[in-house]
Amino acid sequence: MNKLIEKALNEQISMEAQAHYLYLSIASFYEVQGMEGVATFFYDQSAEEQMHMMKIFRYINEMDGHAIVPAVPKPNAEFEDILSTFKLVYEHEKRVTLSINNIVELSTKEKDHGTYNFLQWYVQEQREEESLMRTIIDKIKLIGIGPQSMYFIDREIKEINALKNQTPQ
Ligand code: OFO
Repeated sequence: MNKLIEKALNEQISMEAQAHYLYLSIASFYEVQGMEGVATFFYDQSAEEQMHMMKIFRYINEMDGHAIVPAVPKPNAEFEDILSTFKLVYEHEKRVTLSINNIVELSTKEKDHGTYNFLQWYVQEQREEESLMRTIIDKIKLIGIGPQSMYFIDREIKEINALKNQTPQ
């Protein structure tokens, strides 16, 4: 496997692992506050990020490279209001998109068509994730973030969870 691509993909493993941990921490924070819908949403997101990480991990080794288990910094255990939390997640996803796009460009430059092809799934996934986060942020802005709003926000997120479960991943 091309060494530059291998290094970039190993760095991507680290980003996916950080997202996996961050979303797990967010899930826990909202679960203890009784925000069941938000907690379920982030447990699911966390599991998806772990799957994203493993897909790259297995791909590197399949291509005769060496996938490296990254050190993951401890994420925050407390988060600000729900709008800030989703904005934080949206910013994280935008950084992931940028990173994926950079590896796509690198694979073109290095004429690594296999990796280019492999990454198209991530390009699509990131488009969907960013759009989902924007939709949720817009809904939260409409509802407002006062204490009375938390119930309605949680209910909206429960509906999104139900829709996601109907859609094949
Ligand atoms: Fe949502 O980040 Fe993975 O790809």
